[in-house]
Amino acid sequence: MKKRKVFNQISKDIKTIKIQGARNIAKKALYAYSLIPTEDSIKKLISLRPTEPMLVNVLRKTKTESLDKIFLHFDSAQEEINKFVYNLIDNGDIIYTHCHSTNVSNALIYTKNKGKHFEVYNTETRPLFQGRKTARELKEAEIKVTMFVDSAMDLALAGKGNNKKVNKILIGADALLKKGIINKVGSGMLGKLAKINKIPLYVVADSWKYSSKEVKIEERDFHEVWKSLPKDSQIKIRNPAFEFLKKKYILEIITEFGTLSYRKFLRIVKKEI
Ligand code: RUB
Repeated sequence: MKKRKVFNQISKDIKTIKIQGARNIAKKALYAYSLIPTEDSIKKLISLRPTEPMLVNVLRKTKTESLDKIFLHFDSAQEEINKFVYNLIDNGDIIYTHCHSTNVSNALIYTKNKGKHFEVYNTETRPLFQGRKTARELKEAEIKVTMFVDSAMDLALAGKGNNKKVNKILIGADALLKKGIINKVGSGMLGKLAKINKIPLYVVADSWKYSSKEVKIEERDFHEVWKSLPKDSQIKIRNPAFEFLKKKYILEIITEFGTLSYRKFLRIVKKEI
């Protein structure tokens, strides 16, 4: 296939969330850039998903670092994260996660493959159902998974009904900011419910998701929520893709720098990025 055609296909897949999650978006965008390495490519790729500092950081780094070196970072950071998550998880844990995060899934699969036994509860994540991807991936790795509808979040966390009580929450992040993080919509509510239910919440993320600037929350097309909404219905639909979670709800953040309080993480990341 011609380079331009591949570039355009990757752009389309990022825009339509066929390629999803901060890490996958940044990695694929870097590959697209390697095919057509111009300033215009950078502008176009950055415009595809507005809530993705990793995408911006990776493309910005092409100005000072080799593509090979940047590509290597994705796996080297993940390997470090895996080890820290392994140390965090105990046999018998009920871990809760939301949406689909490669940083989280890879670390859980690593932990399982290293011999720890735990269960995962997750949420389906409407309207695009990224929770199904998480459930499938974890199940393939022989991790026991129970998936809940989004509105059952509290019920699932608190061990109501036939459920066990969750004892650790692990979520990914799109943006790591001074005052907290941005992750899939529902993460704000999850933080508050974690506090009420006294469950520790950990963010698992590559440090390259850090941004010192403000990050816009992406609002997606209403058709994702209601495909055949009648034209004259006059119903307004809001479809924010992400949500801010204040740092006070995060017990610790796990990055390639270690398992740290959010404050300590910020001190390190400001020097590194
Ligand atoms: C995905 C999402 C993920 C983060 C982190 O949202 O919110 O939790 O991107 O993912 P979307 P990763 O599906 O809208 O892209 O760990 O893969 O970087």
